[in-house]
Amino acid sequence: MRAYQGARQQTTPVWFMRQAGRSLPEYRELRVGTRMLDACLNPELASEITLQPVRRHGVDAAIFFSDIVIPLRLAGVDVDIVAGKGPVLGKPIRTAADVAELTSIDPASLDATVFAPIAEAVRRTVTELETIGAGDTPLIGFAGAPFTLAAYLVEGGPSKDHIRARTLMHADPAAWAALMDWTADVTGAFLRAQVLAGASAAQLFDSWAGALSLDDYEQYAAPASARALTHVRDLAYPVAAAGVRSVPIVHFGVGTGELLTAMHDVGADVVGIDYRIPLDEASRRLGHTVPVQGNIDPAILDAPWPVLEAHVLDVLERGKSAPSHVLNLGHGVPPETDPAVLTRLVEFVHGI
Ligand code: 1CP
Repeated sequence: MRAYQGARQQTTPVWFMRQAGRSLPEYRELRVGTRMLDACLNPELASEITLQPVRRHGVDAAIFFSDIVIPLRLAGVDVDIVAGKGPVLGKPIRTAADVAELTSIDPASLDATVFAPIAEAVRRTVTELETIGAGDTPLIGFAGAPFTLAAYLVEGGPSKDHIRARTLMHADPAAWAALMDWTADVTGAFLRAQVLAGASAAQLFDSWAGALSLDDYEQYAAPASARALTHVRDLAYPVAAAGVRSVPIVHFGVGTGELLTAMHDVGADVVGIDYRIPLDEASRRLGHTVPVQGNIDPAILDAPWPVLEAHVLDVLERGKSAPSHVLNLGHGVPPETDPAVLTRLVEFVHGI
């Protein structure tokens, strides 16, 4: 949390996006017979899966096990996660009429009762972190940014170029804006529920924002991301020595080298950097004033150890050009990754 607040730490903290998931045999075992979204809505299971990588790797943060489409499902949207594919919608949102039907669901209906399984899972996790002797390991909550969620809503599932979503924003800007505002309030409520229940930081994933030009990002995506973040901006968490601090907000997307400043400007404290741009160059683009998170190339996790070690040292060196640095991957842990490599990596970084 101190690194997120801009204070450089003697040892660089490290966690991994998608650290909870298919790379862990204990995850695959727990998930047998339970659908992904059902696992997310089972507090005991979600909490246990969140803790698995903390126990195994000794990472410096837990990330809440859930999915970006959970608030859509809780709002009543027909969405499921298909194994090996990702989120799939029963009925894609393609027209102004589709948008009107979707946005007739009042985001305010997502109240504490609806979010009860999420809040319960977060509370269990925070309590359990203390029980396993990792009480100073923070839990990071997360949500999908409106553009990335809208990309799934409009496409109806995973897509390479998100062309239907990008068409809609230009073809019917009013319908697009209504869709984005609604999505911002739904995903913002999900993030708020996690922080209220005890998450210490919040990461907004705009995974697919890199599909947008800077102009389109600023006009058609950034305002809704800023709106989503207003749902947690007023929240603070207690700090033993210093009273309270506002909850740090991390903002990450893939292929977003051209968007970094705009992504910071929506109200982020920390910018997550993918592996396509070196951290020192990312930090330069951010005026050397913004804490950064990233950006080990996930492909190198499976290379011989000396290659990975040299890469990690290079990332750490480049990270010094930012005020502070939280080491992470440039995107999620690939499912085939040998978990022993991640454990060794954490030990290596902690030993520096
Ligand atoms: O079968 C399985 O085990 C399901 C695979 C899986 C998992 C483990 C999915 C389906 N989601 C998750 C969990 C998840 N999703 C986490 C857990 C916490 C952790 O990091 O350990 C997080 C943070 C997410 C967020 C998420 N879901 C994002 C943003 C992060 C990113 O990777 O860019 C996105 C884009 C999704 C959608 C999604 N859900 C699942 C998949 C396979 C996808 C991506 C599909 C696509 O390529 O479009």
